[in-house]
Amino acid sequence: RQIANDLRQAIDRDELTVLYQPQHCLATGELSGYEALLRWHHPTRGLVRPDEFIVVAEETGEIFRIGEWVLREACREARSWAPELKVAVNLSAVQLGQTDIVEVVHGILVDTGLSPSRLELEITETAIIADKLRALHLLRRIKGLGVSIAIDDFGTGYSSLDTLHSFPFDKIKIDKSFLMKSDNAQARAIIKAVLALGQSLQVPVLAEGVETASQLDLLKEQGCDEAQGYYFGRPGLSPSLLARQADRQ
Ligand code: G
Ligand code: G
Ligand code: G
Ligand code: MN
Ligand code: NA
Repeated sequence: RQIANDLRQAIDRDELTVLYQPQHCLATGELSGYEALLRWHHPTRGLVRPDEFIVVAEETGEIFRIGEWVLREACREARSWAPELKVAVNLSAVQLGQTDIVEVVHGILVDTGLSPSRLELEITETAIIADKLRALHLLRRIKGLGVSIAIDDFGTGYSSLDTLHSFPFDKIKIDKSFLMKSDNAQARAIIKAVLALGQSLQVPVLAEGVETASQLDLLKEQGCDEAQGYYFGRPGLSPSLLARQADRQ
């Protein structure tokens, strides 16, 4: 298919960009880091969203090269931010199946000089259920590098609650679909339940898709640790890139 061919040349043609969306600590209100979000500027189709092309990249195997590119780019960029800021990078299920993923992550940390404690990898529930034992082994090795792991899109996949306690997660990210329905009492009950679950397992919870002050109030009241969403900021160019551009002017 054309899109698969085009994707193969996207890196070399400089069509991929990484945007960064702020994540805030709710207790202090301070910026804690950014999530790296990939964008593809296709020469004729315009902006293609990752929802459309990640699946294609997974089918063709291009995800390995793209995933490495994003990780390297994000680590390199984060190296020039304030040292307390972390960067969160999405790993696809297929990448997790790459045999040398631990070596890839380690190599990129060494090359870019980013402290492992500043990198967080986001993995979906679906990515780990395919082969639980293998996933558990991999996650332990990744954590052995000093990198942290967040479970992404929590509440939408096929995991069981058992996964939560048997895997060494450092963060739970509540999927934005729950926040988007937060005027609905059932969606609110789910948000509260996930926050309570995080508290009892002692795993910090980040809420995604926070758009309004009233959503933020609900989260604070329920003891949510971190939040991310348009209320705080949309995905944008790296803060250090913006600073470099300003310097040049
Ligand atoms: O930024 P946006 O809302 O368009 O992202 C849509 C989806 O694409 C999200 O589920 C997000 O996790 C995924 N995504 C964004 N960037 C990357 C990436 O670099 N790698 C992978 N595997 N998924 C990504
Ligand atoms: O060799 P070096 O000093 O760069 O290693 C730093 C840390 O990363 C060490 O704790 C080492 O165990 C770990 N490490 C180095 N290379 C690899 C690797 O290829 N795979 C894994 N899983 N860990 C590695
Ligand atoms: O990796 P993950 O599936 O969590 O991807 C996050 C996605 O959510 C990104 O595509 C990002 O653009 C999108 N997003 C981030 N904040 C908001 C928000 O406040 N509202 C909505 N609708 N989408 C958001
Ligand atoms: Mn994510
Ligand atoms: Na999500």
